[in-house]
Amino acid sequence: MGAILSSILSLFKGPDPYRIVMVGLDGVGKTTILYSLKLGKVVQTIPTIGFNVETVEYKNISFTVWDLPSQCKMRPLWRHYFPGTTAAIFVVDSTDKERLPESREALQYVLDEPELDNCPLLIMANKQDLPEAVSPSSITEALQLERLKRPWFIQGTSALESTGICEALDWLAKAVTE
Ligand code: G3D
Ligand code: MG
Repeated sequence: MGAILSSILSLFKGPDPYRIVMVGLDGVGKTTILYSLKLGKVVQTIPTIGFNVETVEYKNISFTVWDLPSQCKMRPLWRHYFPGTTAAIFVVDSTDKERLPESREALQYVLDEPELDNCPLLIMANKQDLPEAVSPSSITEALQLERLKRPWFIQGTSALESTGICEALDWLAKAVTE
């Protein structure tokens, strides 16, 4: 997918850097997605602040990734990473039906952040390679995405098989450059 991906990412042009945050509950596949992009060295910060932040810089785009904690007391910490964000990616484990309500809650926190007001939201319904995965349309319903007032898009992905990721980033590139 290298060539396709770089042609998609070349859509992100212009004088300003793009800052993309990728968040979601732990174990949904964010780190795997980040590595599957093969954009270069992923830098991990030492988790003294209570959670691990991974970043990768590619041309004028920076991806910042971390697990959304379920405890609200962490919120004042992670919101420091939101200023200047161009777009947000929210990753869901499509096989983990039990934690969909928790995912919905975490997504609501993200949506409530004033720093992310109106920024495009890409939802990756990950782990679609597994037979027990629910469809992106079920996830749309569970997360109540139809109610969103900002540009959004959901894409079924498999970070393990590298499927759906190019399509997802293609939407994102168009959404941020429109
Ligand atoms: P996180 O960064 O969101 O916490 P990780 O999640 O990227 O660490 O992934 C958690 C586990 O899910 C890993 O398995 C990883 O291999 C697996 N995973 C991630 N994406 C997919 C996918 O698309 N399909 C499948 N089948 N598995 C996936 P381990 O066993 O290492 O814990
Ligand atoms: Mg991770």
